[in-house]
Amino acid sequence: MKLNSLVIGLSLALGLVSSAAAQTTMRISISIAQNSHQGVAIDTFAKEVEKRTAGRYKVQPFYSGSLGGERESIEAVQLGTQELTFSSTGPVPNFVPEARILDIPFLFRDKAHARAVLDGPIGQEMLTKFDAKGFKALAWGENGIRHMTNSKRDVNSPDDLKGLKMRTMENPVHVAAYKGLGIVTTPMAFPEVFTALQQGTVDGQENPLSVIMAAKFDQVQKHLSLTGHVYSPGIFLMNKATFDKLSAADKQAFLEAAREGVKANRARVDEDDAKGVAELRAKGMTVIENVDKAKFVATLAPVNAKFEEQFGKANIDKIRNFK
Ligand code: EAX
Repeated sequence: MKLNSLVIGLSLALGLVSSAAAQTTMRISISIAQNSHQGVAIDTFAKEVEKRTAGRYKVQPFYSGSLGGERESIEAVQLGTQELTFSSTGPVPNFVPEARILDIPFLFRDKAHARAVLDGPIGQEMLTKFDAKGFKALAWGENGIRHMTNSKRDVNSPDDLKGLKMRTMENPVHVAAYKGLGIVTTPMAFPEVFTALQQGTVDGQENPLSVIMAAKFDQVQKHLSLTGHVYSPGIFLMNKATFDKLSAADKQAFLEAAREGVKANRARVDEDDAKGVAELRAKGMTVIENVDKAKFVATLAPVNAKFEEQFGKANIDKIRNFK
């Protein structure tokens, strides 16, 4: 009896030791706070990976740019010094130029259109373009529809943007377009933005309501305009060599976990979009809801002509007309 329980105890202990030894921990990062649509994405992913691999893989989330901004994190994932990141497509074109086309202003009618394109053949094919650059792109997620904020004035039309100094993402498509709107562009990594706004290094910035709320930009920005000038995709990126080493079943588990993360991520964006205006008004921002979008589109016509030349009008139309 005593011997039996000793043997059981011993084998349990050994079992624990061997399963602990077989456990691999990976890191995933975001540049914004945990309490956000991106925090929900990576927390859900971490939970699902652990569940779907019976605890053999653990994913440790890092928030608020504690492992660096988005460009640095993507670089680290490419090098393999960090296994995973969830990022906006901000710095992505610097790594995978094919993805630039997704950052064109007023490309998507709304979130439903963007989600359908990303989940459909165009988006899925684009995910494969990351392979050659050292990434396994697990899934498209969502950052959201971007709106402009600033500390100077209400923005109703592009005329109000002339000479405004705005932080932009380190994204060549955005920079070209915003220059076309008359904005003085200052590309900057996200972790520096709050201080830059606070100190007046820049007058404004643009981000989805989800990010504006998570980053508490209402504390340093008075004017919000629902410009909806561009859709901002998110993406789950993993180091390719790390992914390739997984068993076939574990690869599936990671892919499914990412898809669960995206579901939670998009649901949170919808929630944020539904309550964002009221919440930001309550925090003291003035919100211009009826922006002259036709004027924005018209002002961007010359820049758009350049994009059509660069990326192919047929390719852009394929996305615009996707049903
Ligand atoms: O990914 O850099 C940005 O403005 C991004 O939208 C933000 O970090 C969320």
